[in-house]
Order: sequence, then C-alpha cells, then structure tokens
Amino acid sequence: MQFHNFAIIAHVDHGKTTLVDQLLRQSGTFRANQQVMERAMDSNDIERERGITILAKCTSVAWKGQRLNIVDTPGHADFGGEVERILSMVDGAVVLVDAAEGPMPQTKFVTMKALALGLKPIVVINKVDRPDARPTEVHNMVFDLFAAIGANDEQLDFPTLFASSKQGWAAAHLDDERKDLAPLFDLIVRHVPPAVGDAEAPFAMLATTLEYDPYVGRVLTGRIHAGKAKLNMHVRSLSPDGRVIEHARLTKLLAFRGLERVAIEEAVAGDIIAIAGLTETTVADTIADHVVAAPIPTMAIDPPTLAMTFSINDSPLAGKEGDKVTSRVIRARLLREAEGNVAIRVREADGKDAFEVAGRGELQLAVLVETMRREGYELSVGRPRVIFKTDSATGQRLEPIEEVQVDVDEEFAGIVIEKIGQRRGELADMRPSGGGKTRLTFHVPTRGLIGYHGEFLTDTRGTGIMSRLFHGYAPYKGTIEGRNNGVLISNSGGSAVAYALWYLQERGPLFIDPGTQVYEGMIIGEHSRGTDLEVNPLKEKQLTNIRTTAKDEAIRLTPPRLMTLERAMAYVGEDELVEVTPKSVRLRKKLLNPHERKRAERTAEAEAG
Ligand SMILES: Nc1nc2c(ncn2[C@@H]2O[C@H](COP(=O)(O)OP(=O)(O)OP(=O)(O)O)[C@@H](O)[C@H]2O)c(=O)[nH]1
Ligand SMILES: [Mg+2]
Repeated sequence: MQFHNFAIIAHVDHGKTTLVDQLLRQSGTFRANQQVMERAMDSNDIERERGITILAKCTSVAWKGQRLNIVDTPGHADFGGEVERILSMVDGAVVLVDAAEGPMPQTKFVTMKALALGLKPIVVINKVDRPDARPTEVHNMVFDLFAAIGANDEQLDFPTLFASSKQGWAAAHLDDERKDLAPLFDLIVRHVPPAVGDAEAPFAMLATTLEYDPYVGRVLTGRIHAGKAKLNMHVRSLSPDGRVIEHARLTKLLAFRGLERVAIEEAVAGDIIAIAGLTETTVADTIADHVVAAPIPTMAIDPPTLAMTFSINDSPLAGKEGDKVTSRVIRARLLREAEGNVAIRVREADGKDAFEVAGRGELQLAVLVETMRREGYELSVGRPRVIFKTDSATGQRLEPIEEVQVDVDEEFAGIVIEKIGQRRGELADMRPSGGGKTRLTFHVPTRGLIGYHGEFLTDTRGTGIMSRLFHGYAPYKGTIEGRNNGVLISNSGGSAVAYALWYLQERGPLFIDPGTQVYEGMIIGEHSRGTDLEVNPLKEKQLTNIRTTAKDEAIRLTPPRLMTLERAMAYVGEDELVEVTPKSVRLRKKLLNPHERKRAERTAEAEAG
C-alpha cells in the first residue's frame, strides 16, 4: 500500500475542516449509523465555541486501495506556527480558496511556505455555492498570487478543482456534474507523490506535534522517515543539534483512522503515526534506532512578536474560584505549553512569581489564558506588548509590522483609513473588490493593532473583514496614542449596590452589575474624562429616605459593558492587570492601595522630570 500525505491549507474560514468532514464521509470512514458533528476534527471546546481550528490534526482515509494521510491545519495567522512545521511532514498540499473572498493574507503565507518546501499544490476554489462566488476571477487571482510569490513553472502549472465542501462535491470545470468528491480523491492520488522512505533502513521519525493523553501520557505525532516502528522497540531520541535526549521503549503505536486512533503493532516509512513511551522528547526531536547518529533536519520557526506577563492572582478575591493558584503550578503549566506549542516561548520575568509568555498574537495568548482558566487556574495578566529588536548595524530600535488586509463597504473605507492612520499604519493599496466593497491593504505596527479589532467591527457595523499577517521588522514608528479615558476605581470592598451604580453611571460606562464582588483598587468602569477617579460602588441609600423604596425598585441601570477576556486584555493600561479565574474576568490596578499608587506616580514623575 502507498501513502499519500498532504495538508489542507488556507486562510481562516475558507472551509478546510468542512472539507475533511466530507473526505471522511465519502471515503466510507464512518459507520452507516454513526452520528457525526459538523467540523468533527475541531474537537476541543474552544475550537467548537469559536468555530476555528487551533491545533493541526491528522486523520487518514482509504481510497481505492491507497492510504491518504490528511492534516487539517489552522487558518488563523496566530496559529500559523503550526502550519510551517506540519508542511515538512507531507508531500502535498491542497490550497483552499474561498470563491467569493479570493486569496487572503494567510493564503499567501501558507502557500509561500508550501512552495518554498518544493511542494506542488492542488488548488481548490471552494464555496462555489455561495451566491457571491466569482470562481473564474478567483482562479486567475490565485494564478497571479502563485506567480507573485515565486512559484516555479511546475508549481505554476497547478491543477485546479471547483468545489463546495459544504455540499460535498468537486469538479474540474464549472459546468461539470456536481456529484461528489471523487474528482478530488483521484487528483490527490495522482498528484501527491506517494511517500518514499526506505522501509529496510534503521528506524527514524521526526516528532512534529506533541500532546498529553490522560491514559498513555506524552503522545508524539510525526512521519516515519525511514525503517519500521514496532511495538515495544527500543529507541533513543536526538535533539535538533544531535544531543541524545533519552533512551526509551515505544509502548504504544497509534494509527489515525477517521476520528479515531487505533493501536497497531507496526508501521513503515512514509506513514504518519503517533507514538507513546517517551517522556522527555518533544517537537522537532528525532526518534530513532540506536545506530542513527544524526537528527533529521528541521526548519526554524518565525519568532514570536507579542509578549504578555502572567503572574499569580494576588487580589483580595484570589483563590476563591480556582484551585490552581500558586506560581509553581502556573510555571509548570506554561513550560508544558511551550514544549508542545512551537510558537510559544516562556521565560521567568523580572518580578516575583511572574512569567513572560511570548506568542504570535493576541488571539493565541487569549486562547492560552482561556484554556488555563478552564483547567482551574487563577492568574493575573498584563497588557500584551510587542517584542522590539535592535538593528545590529545601526543600533536603531525595530518593531514588528503587519500586513493588514481589510474588505469593507465603500462607505466605511474613510473611517478605517483614519483609524489605522492614527495607529501609524500606512495605506499600501486600495482597490474595489466587487459588490460595492473596497479592499484596503496597510502596513501597521503590531503595537497599533492591539485591541483594534473590536473597534473595527463597531466602525464597520460588523460588516468588515480584517486579516493580518506578520510582515517584518521596521524602524520604530513613534508613539501611538493609547486609551484616552481614565477609569473608575473602587475605593472599598464588598458587593456592589444598584443605588450606587445608578449614580456612578453618569461618570462613564460601568463594567459591573449590581451584586458583583468588588475590592479596593478594582476597576469598575471607564471615566468619561482623561483621569482616574476613585468611587464608592457600595454606598447604600440613606435610611431616612425609606419612603421612596418603591421608586428604588425602579432603578434602571444602563446595561454594563461586561469585559470578555480579549476585550479586557486589550483595554488595560501599563499600570493595570486583568484578573482571570475560572468564573470571572476582573480589571484592577496593579497597586490596589491609592497611597501606593500616588507614591509610584510621584516616583515616575521625578524620574521623568
Ligand atoms: N457556503 C459554503 N460555506 C462553507 C463551505 N465550506 C465551509 N463553509 C462554511 O464556512 C465556515 C468555516 O468553515 P470551516 O470548515 O470551519 O473553515 P476552516 O478553513 O476549517 O477554518 P479555520 O480552521 O478556522 O481556518 C463554516 O461556517 C462552514 O459551514 C462551502 O463550500 N460553502
Ligand atoms: Mg478548520
């Protein structure tokens, strides 16, 4: 049997996981009566809630006697670190492009990576069923994209299918019968070269993804480069620089079969499998027979651009909602994350009990915090900040710049250009993109984009589409105006009272409901002016006014602006923190005591002056 290993790559939401559903279904992988959810490969909770793929996942189907190993990849740029490494495991790529949206920034990014590795992609123009689909035009755009990013002649000669992953069909021509995915299956078998690998050579495999299984422990997935993996075989692992990491026994071999993994006794070169039994080995390490002396070469991953400080929760409400609160458990959890997640880096920060976690973007960091709070952790996190670099030749400070592509109705183009301009972004291109929409391309400092997405959605009444992609480092663009408003800070602790909030809401929008537990130094709302204001959200109505209680009942509060984790992360200032527990997201001043805050302010002024 031959293996055809390929990854499905695309911009976010172009339909990769939906296509995998249909590949599984139409290859007869499911039992006849099996109940299968939509986007079945998006199996973790956060993936299902957000409707996006976060972790790349493998599956495998049989087609006409051949085995197709499929890797579903995440399309969101923050999770792009996965895609680069995944591509080194496969011999082919299916590039999916939405027939209405056309190629988007992440299409370009992943296609560039695939071309650079010498893969010959198959292009699938997907969502042809959309009423606003323009498949022929998009096909031409894909060709232009391939040419622009340096595809060689062979790669430029890519085969194309038109498809609807939702309806489960693919066809070579738009007027062909729209029946099933057989044209895609057949094309994959024809076009993705069968995996080669010497089955008689000593065993060697590159670990590409890592996860923890409650039963078998560390599970490493990768492609067998050479030889055979056998159950209970003795192996050793080598780091990318050739150091021996450990000697171990393969206690479990797992093959991917549809949505399941099945235990197997043996696997041969070319196949993609998961193994257990190693305890120290991680992503990018080589697992091999003892006679193998050199590790399998692996690719460098683009460095992280955004960092955030994680520290213990030391608020007065700490430890009430979570059971994982000490710096020791937080540290262990973060190190574990950094091990399996190639795009995350963790280091001990200067402060006590604090860690600096660096990643690819706000969403990636927010997903990590969200995952941890669901596991029972309590944390404080600071405002995300970009990672600067110094130009070694000139000594100049450099900052990360992103390419931002925006599709908006013409009427909103003005406000978007203005807002991005304030954030030191430069308009690189502007053109009509059909249907009364305008496509704007900018180069914007990552710094200026923190927290912008929410504002963008408000400004475009939820109709705008924005995507971003790391572009490179460039000289520092100068200061960017931060939040204009101060905040309302509670001056005492207890349960917030409706009557007090009713008075306070004149000062600015509130973040809490009556009954919310507050403490001294907690941020409960925004001040409509530029300064911070200490307020008392606990103040009850004077007892002498007892006769008006009937009116009290009628107190109408403006609905509070409740803070989600991501909103809070983008909102907090330098001297503020987001307190995260399994049940709550609170905003607070780093220094809770007003006298300490004053003192710190004076010191800062003295230093500046
Ligand atoms: N009309 C139409 N909608 C589709 C099609 N394929 C997928 N969708 C929809 O597009 C949305 C995104 O689909 P997914 O399969 O999750 O996209 P994805 O590429 O896996 O997204 P990420 O993994 O987050 O990058 C879902 O709402 C799908 O129902 C299609 O062929 N036609
Ligand atoms: Mg997906």
